[in-house]
Amino acid sequence: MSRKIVAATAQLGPIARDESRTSAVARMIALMRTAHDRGARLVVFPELALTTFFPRWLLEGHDLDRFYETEMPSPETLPLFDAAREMGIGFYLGFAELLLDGERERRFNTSIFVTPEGRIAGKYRKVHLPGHYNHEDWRAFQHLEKRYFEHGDLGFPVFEAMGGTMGMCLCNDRRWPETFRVLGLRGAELVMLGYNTPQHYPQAPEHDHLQDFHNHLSMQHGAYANGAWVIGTAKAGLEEGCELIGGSCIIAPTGEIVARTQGRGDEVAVAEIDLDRCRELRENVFNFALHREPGDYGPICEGADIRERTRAETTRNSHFSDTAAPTASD
Ligand code: CDT
Repeated sequence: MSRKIVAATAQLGPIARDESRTSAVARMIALMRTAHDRGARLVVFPELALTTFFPRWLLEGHDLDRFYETEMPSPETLPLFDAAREMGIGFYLGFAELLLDGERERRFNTSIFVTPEGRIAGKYRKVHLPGHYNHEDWRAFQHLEKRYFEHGDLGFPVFEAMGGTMGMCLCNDRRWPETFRVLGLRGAELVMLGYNTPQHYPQAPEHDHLQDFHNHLSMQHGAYANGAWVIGTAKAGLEEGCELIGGSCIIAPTGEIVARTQGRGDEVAVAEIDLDRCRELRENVFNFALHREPGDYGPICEGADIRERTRAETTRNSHFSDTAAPTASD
C-alpha cells in the first residue's frame, strides 16, 4: 500500500493583538482550501496559531487569560475542524492551553493533530520553553514563555495517523537534537512543528542575520539524522512591531528542503511526502540498531536533578508574582 501523502505547510502572516479567533480561523480555513486545491490531505499550522504571540508582553488576569483555550474545539475553532473534515484533511494546530486540574490552573504551549475524520489523534506540550520569567526593561520586546507556560508533561510521544508514525514539537524544541532523536527512536516518520521566531535575538544581536539559517539548519539536521520527514510552519512577518522569520518548509529524510514559502504572509507550500523514503536513512547510515552507541552517550541524560531544582526554585520565586526571579535568560 502506498504511503504517499500530499502535505502542506500553512504559514500565517502576523496576527494583531486585537484580532479575533474567528478572523484567524477564517484565514486558516482559506489556507486549508488552497492546500486542498493543490491536492493536500495534511496541513501544518504554526505555534500559537489562534492569536498574536502574547509572550512578548507582561500581562495579567483577563488580559493574559484571553489568549488561552479552555476547550478544543471551542465554538470559535469548530469551523476549522468542520472544514477539515469536509475536505478530508488532517491538521496540526498550535495553541495556548489552560486547564483546571482540581483547584490548580495549568497552562501549556500545546499542539494537537486532528485526523481527516476529526479525531484528536495526538497531543504535545512544549518541553523546551525559551525566554525569561520577569519583565526585562532592556529588551525591545519580552519573551515570557517561562512565565506563561509549564514545562510540558507529556514528553515526546508518537502516534499513528494517516498510515504513518507521527511526532510533534514546538518552535524552540527544534533547536535541540534530543527532540528529534527521541521521536526518531520512537519511530517517527513525520515530525510536525510550528514556530514564532523573531528576527532579532536580544542576547546576541550579531546573530540576527542567521535566524533563517539556524531555523533550517536545525530542522534539516533533525530530518536527516533521524530519517524522518519534517514540516515546519512559521507565524511570520511584522507582528505588533516584532519581525518574525518565515521560511516554512517541508524537508525530506535526506535533509533536503522540497517545498518552502517565499514570503512572510499567509502562504501555503505543498509537496508529496513518501513515508517509505524514511527507510533510505533508517536502514543505512542511521540504522539505529546497528550503528548507535548509546553506551557512550551518558552525559545526554545526566543533569536532570539540576534542572528540576532550578525549575522548582524559579517557579516558586516568580510564577505569576512580582517577586525576584533568577536573572538568567534562556
Ligand atoms: N517560540 C519560540 O520558542 N521562539 C524561540 C525564540 C528564540 S528564544 C528567545 C525560538 O527558538 O525560535
